[in-house]
Amino acid sequence: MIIKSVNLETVCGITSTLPQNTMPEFAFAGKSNVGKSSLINALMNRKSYARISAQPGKTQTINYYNINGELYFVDLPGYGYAKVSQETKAKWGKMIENYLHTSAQLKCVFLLIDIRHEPSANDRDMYDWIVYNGFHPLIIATKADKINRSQLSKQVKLIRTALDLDAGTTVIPFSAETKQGRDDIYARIDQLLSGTDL
Ligand SMILES: Nc1nc2c(ncn2[C@@H]2O[C@H](COP(=O)(O)OP(=O)(O)OP(=O)(O)O)[C@@H](O)[C@H]2O)c(=O)[nH]1
Ligand SMILES: [Mg+2]
Repeated sequence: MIIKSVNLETVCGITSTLPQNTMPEFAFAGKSNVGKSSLINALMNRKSYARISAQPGKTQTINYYNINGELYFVDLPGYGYAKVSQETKAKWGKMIENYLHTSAQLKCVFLLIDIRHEPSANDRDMYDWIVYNGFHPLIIATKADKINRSQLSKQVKLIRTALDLDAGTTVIPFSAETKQGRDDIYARIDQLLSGTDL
């Protein structure tokens, strides 16, 4: 996949109606601060087009990035951020739920998990919810540059076990710093665009 153009086309808040797009969508879900916006920037070949912050809870909207006039990357709000009220958490949850329910063009959900930590109860809920909605998520183990290469397979195994993944589900270690894993993700997107299941 070659990036020719990127454009933040639609930003949806809690009360917005989601767009009924006609181009394929690829969504990025994961807990707050896991690296969703960083991954999207890396895929778009942009340093900071999608807003990144050291503070969790930066992306509080659903952001649709039009790529090449061919497809969308959809940055979903992060879940599990401790410092927001229960009410706000519930609203974000509803937004994500509504998105998964109503996006007819959604081709794949990438679920991001920090490679250093065991998936949380929230991560497991999110994984189950994606599967329940009929999608086959692709797991991205983020921040791979933060661990030694020797720890990599152990951490991937930990993620596989905690999420109870079947053998057909892929876990791709990724780093926004080194771009490790990016070509693999591009290849999966190309595969899905050509109509092949993962
Ligand atoms: N070392 C390293 N740091 C990363 C990587 N990816 C993200 N980060 C850092 O992690 C922090 C959060 O990254 P974001 O991309 O904003 O995370 P997010 O999931 O979009 O967060 P929310 O919008 O709050 O849900 C930032 O300080 C990033 O620089 C990575 O691959 N390696
Ligand atoms: Mg973000």
